[in-house]
Amino acid sequence: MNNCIFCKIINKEIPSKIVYEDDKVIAFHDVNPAAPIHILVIPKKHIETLLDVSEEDSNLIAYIFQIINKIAKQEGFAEKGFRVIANCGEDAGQEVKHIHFHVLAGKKLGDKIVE
Ligand code: DGP
Repeated sequence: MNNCIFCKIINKEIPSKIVYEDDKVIAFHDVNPAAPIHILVIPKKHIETLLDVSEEDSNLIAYIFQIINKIAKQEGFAEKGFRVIANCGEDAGQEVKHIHFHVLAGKKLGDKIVE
């Protein structure tokens, strides 16, 4: 997609600190980390929001969670634990209209998911 910042990261038009990449998925460090480890895991397919996920994306979404599992082990935070967040729409504060899974780790995260 022309103006999508994450598509630009996928196409290497914008640099990012990539921790994992294959033909379907890319994962990179969030530019504005909310935890000591804050990785964004995204599909290479441009899907705007979670509301746009269709049945044909089922395997892709399941695959993303396999990759999160792999990254957690690769980056060494699997054992201590981590949190996965996906924002959808205005009230959730979704800034980038390309679905993404925030993976947060590296410290004891707060008890509350929302403020
Ligand atoms: P959300 O609010 O769920 O749409 O989160 C978008 C996240 O994307 C936010 O935590 C900051 C991150 N982000 C935005 N632009 C860039 C960028 O150019 N590079 C990287 N690495 N992260 C970005």
